Formats: sequence, C-alpha cells, structure tokens
Amino acid sequence: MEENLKELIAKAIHEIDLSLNLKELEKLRVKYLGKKGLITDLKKNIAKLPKEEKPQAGKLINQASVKIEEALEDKTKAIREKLLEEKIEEEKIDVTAHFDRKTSGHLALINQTLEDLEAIFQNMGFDVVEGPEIDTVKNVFDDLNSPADHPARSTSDTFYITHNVLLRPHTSSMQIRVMNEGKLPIKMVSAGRVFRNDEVDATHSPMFHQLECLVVDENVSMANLKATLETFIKEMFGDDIKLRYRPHHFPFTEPSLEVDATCPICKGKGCPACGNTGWSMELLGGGMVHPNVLEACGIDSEKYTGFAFGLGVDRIAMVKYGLDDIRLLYDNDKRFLEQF
Ligand code: FA5
Repeated sequence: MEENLKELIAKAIHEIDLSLNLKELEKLRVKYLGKKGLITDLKKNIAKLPKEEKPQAGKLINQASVKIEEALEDKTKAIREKLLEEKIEEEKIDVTAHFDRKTSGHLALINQTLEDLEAIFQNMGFDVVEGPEIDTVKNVFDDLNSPADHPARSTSDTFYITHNVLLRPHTSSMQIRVMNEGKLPIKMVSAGRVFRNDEVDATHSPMFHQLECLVVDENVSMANLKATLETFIKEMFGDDIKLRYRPHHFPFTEPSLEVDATCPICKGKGCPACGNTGWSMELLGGGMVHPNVLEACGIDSEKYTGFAFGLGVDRIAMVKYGLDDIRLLYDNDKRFLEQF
C-alpha cells in the first residue's frame, strides 16, 4: 500500500506541476481530495482493512492527503503571483515613453500688447472704453475739427461704407463718443482696430491698432500729457526707452506733437536698423484737445481743457519685442510666434 500511495502522490504532484491555471488546479483538487476523489476513496476503504493495518494505513493516507494539499496550495500561490505580475506589467506606465505633448498657446503679440497697455493705464486710474470699428463721418472727422478738404477724409485714404459711414481710420472718434456722454471729468483709454489705405511696408499696415487716450478736466495742461506719457513708457519698457517730442499738426489738437522712441535695437546709440540716428519710428500723435472739439461736444472750453493722444499699438509691440517689420505680427508664422 505504501508503494501505491507514493506513486499516487508522485502522479498528483506531477499533474499539479503541469497545470497552467486555477481552473485546472481545481479539477485536480476534486480528482484527489474531492468527495469522490482518489484519496477520499482510500480513506473510505480503511474500514475494510484488517484491524492491525488500519492505523498505519490511516496515517499514510493522511500524509498523502496533506502532501497533495500542500502541492495544490503552493501551485495556487505561484499561479496567483504570476497573474498579478502579468497585470502589473500590463498596466505599467512608462514615464519615459514619448507621447504627443499638447503645447499650450498664447495670445498673439498684438493682443498681449493691448492687454499690457490697458493694464498700465487702468493702474494709472484710466477707464477702459470700447467702441465700434465702423463709425460716422461726424464722429470720425466733423466733430474732430477736420475740415471737409482734409486729406485724411479723401476716398483714396479711407474706406467708406456709405457717404456718411466708414471704417474708422483712427480711434480719435472715441474722444467724441465719450465726450458726448456728458460726464466730466474724463480720464479714458480706448483701443482697437483702425483701417487706412496705406501701402504695406516695414512700419505700415492697412489694418493696425491704436490706443486713444483722453483726459478732460479743469486745469489740464501739456505737463500732464508729458507726465502721463513718460510714466506709461517707463511702465511699458523700463528705463531703456526714451521719448522725443516733435511739433506737428492735427486738426483736433492745439498745440500738437508727435512722439518717437529710442531705437529698441541699439537703445539710442545708433545702429543700421535706425540709420544711426538712435531713434526708431514714430509711436504716437497727441496734443491739447482743440477748443472747437470740446465745444462740438457741448463742453465749456473756457472752463475745461484736455489732452489726447493716439498710440500705434503695433509699433509699441515692435519696440517691446524688438521687431524690425510690422508684417511679422500678421504673418502668423509659427516659427516666429513660438519665440514669445
Ligand atoms: C492719428 O491717428 C491721430 N488720431 C492721433 C492723435 C490722437 C493725435 C489724439 C492727437 C490727439 P497718426 O496718423 O499719426 O495720428 O497715427 C497715430 C499712430 O498710429 C502713429 O504714430 C503710428 O504709431 C500709428 N500708425 C499710423 N499709421 C499706421 C500704419 N499704417 N500702420 C501701423 N501704424 C500706424
């Protein structure tokens, strides 16, 4: 009997070893240890043995049962571990693996510049006002003291929609809109797109952006205009950029001036980009609001004075980012845009 049991144990262990999954193992458990299993049958048969053989037979069968049970347990454990390893391997995240990174975009340089400008003026206590890109001849020219024969009014310079309605060629029409609201004092900026029949070159575009600034109050002087400009330029560019004021003529300001900035490339020392002058392109036009303009909007020009200026936003962006051509702002070349 002992020999038979040894053979049975060896066979069971061999079969357990060969089993590949928990299902096969369960079948083997039933085959050997189940209710009708081979070991269970042997246990049942002990009763039929002669009395003196019973204890020894019982002991051997029990030992065989324990051995098979242990083998089943070990194999079950091994299969479970293997399954777990396979699962971990399957779900492992390879942090070094390449994947398509989604690079986040950013505002176009013009919009960044507009936001910077508005934030600076807001911090200086200015209201930010929005207005339409299509406006009336009255707001764009008439009430801005621009005579009917002024060249800017000609159809070759300005995009008319009807006889009296046009794409605004400057943001100065916002001066009229805000003054007509009748609230004083006024301290506002208003930025947006403007349109002119200008030839495209390094510093001109037919569609560009301006920021209009208007202050109307008692005792406003040219000194206030200058202080506002100097503060704004310092906030925008730091100490590197200086301003140059040149006398000019605008129908809606008196006196009028134009303002240039030091060349952003050489910082005023003189270089090929600025023709060795140290000064870059014109940045803005401005001056003291003409009394005729105040009166056209119902404001007493004996009591109130004001200053106004119109900044070329694209050119501010050019100085800020050191660009030598305005077209870079509109080409949408990713190689350029990704640099900022
Ligand atoms: C005006 O448009 C006046 N309305 C400015 C003003 C406002 C004067 C308030 C007095 C009081 P000007 O045409 O010079 O002025 O344009 C103002 C600025 O816009 C220029 O200094 C320049 O920076 C910018 N600019 C003018 N034309 C173009 C263009 N075609 N492309 C890009 N920027 C331009």
